[in-house]
Amino acid sequence: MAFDLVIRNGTVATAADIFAADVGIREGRVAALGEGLETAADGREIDATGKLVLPGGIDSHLHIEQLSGMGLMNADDFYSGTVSAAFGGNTTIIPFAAQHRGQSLRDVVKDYHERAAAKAVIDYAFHLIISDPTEQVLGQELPALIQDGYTSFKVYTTYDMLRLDDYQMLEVLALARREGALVMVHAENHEVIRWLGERLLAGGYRAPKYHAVAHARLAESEATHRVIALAELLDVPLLVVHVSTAEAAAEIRRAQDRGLKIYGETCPQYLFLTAADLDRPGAEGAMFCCSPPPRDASAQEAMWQALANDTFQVFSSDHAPYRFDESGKLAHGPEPDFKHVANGVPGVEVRLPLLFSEGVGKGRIDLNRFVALAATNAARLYGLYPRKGTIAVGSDADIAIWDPLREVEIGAAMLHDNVGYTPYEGRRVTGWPEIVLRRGKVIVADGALDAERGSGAFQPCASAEAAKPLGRPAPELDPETNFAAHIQPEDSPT
Ligand code: DUC
Ligand code: ZN
Ligand code: ZN
Repeated sequence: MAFDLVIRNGTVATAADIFAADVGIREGRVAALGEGLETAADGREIDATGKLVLPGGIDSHLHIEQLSGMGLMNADDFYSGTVSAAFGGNTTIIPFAAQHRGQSLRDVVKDYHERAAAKAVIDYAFHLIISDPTEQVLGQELPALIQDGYTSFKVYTTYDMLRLDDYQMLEVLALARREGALVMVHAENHEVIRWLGERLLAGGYRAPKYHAVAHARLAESEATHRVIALAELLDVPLLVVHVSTAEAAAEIRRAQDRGLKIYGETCPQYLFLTAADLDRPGAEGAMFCCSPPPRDASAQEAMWQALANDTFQVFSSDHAPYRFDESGKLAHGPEPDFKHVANGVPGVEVRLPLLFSEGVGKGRIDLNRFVALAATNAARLYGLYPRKGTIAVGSDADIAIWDPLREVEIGAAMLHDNVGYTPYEGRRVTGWPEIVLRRGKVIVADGALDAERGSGAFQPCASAEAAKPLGRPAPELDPETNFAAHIQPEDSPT
């Protein structure tokens, strides 16, 4: 049977291999990889000579059309957010369906589906955010949702309106273990941040730069250590998201070296920004306020190392878009104190070009590692692999064709989000995704979009291998002590 489209003469890279091959596409999937593939039915070909043919990116941590705890709506909806993602070489996103306290999770998921189905131009799955783990949520809604393809959820140790205490965290972890879901944790010590924040404000230290002081490095490493301990107690895998410090990365590495299934994630803001960016004139520093905050050059270096040595498996944008005006960053006036600045930075469109240019281009990671961080690892961790996240016969033809030599100066005016600024303004990168195919259809080429609103499709996630407990000697909780079997009886307080 003839192909619908052939990508010819490119260099294909996956997380494991790099090879010269044509890619034959039929009915939205990769149908063949090989030399000299036959011509497509109507002669449709893309000449990829000199180009890299890579899996479409999967941005697995971003906030789209989400209402913040402060009641602010993200600047990007599922149209602008996915268009921006597509221009950045992505073909799938995994944003959050975020529960606010008191809400039924089912209703939350339905609501996000309605918004995404009408607008998304690339494919999407959802993580859940659990802020209210009631009996109803833990006993009924979550197990049913996990069965329906929502197999990962984020929980917070901080933020007044989101945080869980350790007891609730254990309840969620125990459920994840029972049902085969993966828990993602935002790990910062709430009381440390609150205490420091109150003292700073009382002393008159209000400017955005004090956000980075209040969100102390120790607050992150302490909470990281603690959530790892909770996961160990129950022998359940855990992913620590948006890691920003060397100390937190070391906690994760230590746990991995001890054989625990702990995963890590970092984001562009921790590679390319520092706390000094929060010290821009006037309120401008607010553009860079996110949690955890960017740190310093040595922390950036530690993040690069953790990406290269597989301490971190995920590199996401944590795109959390707010405009620099009264709808977003300045909702509390033109000179807000740091406690009243919406947390988050945009980055969905530049995540991959930044990683490619500074990572592959500068020799910090190789091309296979880039592909793993761009797409494959997220697909594996969250149960989308091998339908998504690779170029293989039978996989969806989600492909980004990169010009590895194209030089681009990043600027807000060239991006497709609805934010109006970029923290990376003026930064020059080498390498850019020029053509993007979603399930075999060219949706970005020659700087133009060709995708209908709502043409992106929901992708239910399987329960991933990553979510499986290690299977320590007795994987079930010991009914006598109620502790995981690997916790020795003498460790038990009873
Ligand atoms: N921190 C978060 O935890 N989520 C969104 C943005 C941010 O800065
Ligand atoms: Zn977070
Ligand atoms: Zn986030």
